Amino acid sequence: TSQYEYILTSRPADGVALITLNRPKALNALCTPLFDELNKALSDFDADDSVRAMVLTGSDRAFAAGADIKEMKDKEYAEVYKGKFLESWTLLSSLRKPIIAAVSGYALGGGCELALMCDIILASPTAVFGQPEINIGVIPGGGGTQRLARVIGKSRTMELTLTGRNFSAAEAAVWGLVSRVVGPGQGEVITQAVDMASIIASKSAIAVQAGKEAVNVAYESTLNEGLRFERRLFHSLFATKDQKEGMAAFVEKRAPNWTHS
Ligand code: CO8
Repeated sequence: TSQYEYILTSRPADGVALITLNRPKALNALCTPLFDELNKALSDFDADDSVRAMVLTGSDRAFAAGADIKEMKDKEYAEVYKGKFLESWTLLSSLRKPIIAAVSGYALGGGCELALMCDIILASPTAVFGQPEINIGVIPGGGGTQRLARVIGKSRTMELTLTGRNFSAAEAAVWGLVSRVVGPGQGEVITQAVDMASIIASKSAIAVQAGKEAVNVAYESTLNEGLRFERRLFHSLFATKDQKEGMAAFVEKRAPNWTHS
């Protein structure tokens, strides 16, 4: 819609919101105003009861080519530290609702980290991932070293972080970084991401939120703490109408009618 300069938003299916990064001249480099708009759209959709899943995409050529190097290059330490430079990026990882990254083309540096902050990544065969920060004298700053290490392991993360080399959609799939490669291009990956979001949007929103919360705890706790958290959350769902409805519908051999409560 017209309220934004660097992103586009739409509602491609019932319960689904699509956010498209739209700064084509800079390959969707993530300048501060772009991120401010992205955060505004994300928090609005997260708060909107008619949205139950989101899809984030870029262009055919670039999901996002990283943080904006031109904006960063002359900054000084005191300024970035005191001003919490780029700290607003973390909003994405605190959303209640699921968000699927539909990646085509370059997902480099902050672009790769942006995809890693999403809950599910679908990639087109043209997707190119990488953490090239070492090539410009820095290291990843948006979670790349931490999230990659948890997903693809230490040796690969070290190799990628220290050499700065790109990796392909096929490698990302073998390593478990993306859940699927769907092609041939961006159109198909968006279609499949929206279809997946529609399926998620057709479930009980309260159970979906609990499922997302539980999976995320797997990355932040010991196995025992995570198992206990999952069990308690599972127990708590017996206080919801949707648990009664879902199980009654199964027994009555009919489709459930969720009230998301
Ligand atoms: N920042 C600013 N501008 C960019 C960026 C970028 N990251 N990437 C591309 N652009 C611009 C180019 O400058 C160019 O603009 P212009 O036409 O005005 O010169 C335009 O986009 C098109 O780019 P190219 O001409 O370079 O296109 P190519 O097809 O030749 O190359 C590449 C495409 C390979 C993607 C190339 O543009 C490239 O290497 N880009 C930089 C990739 C990179 O190093 N990314 C990492 C940036 S550092 C980072 O992300 C740190 C994140 C920290 C997050 C912290 C959160 C708390």
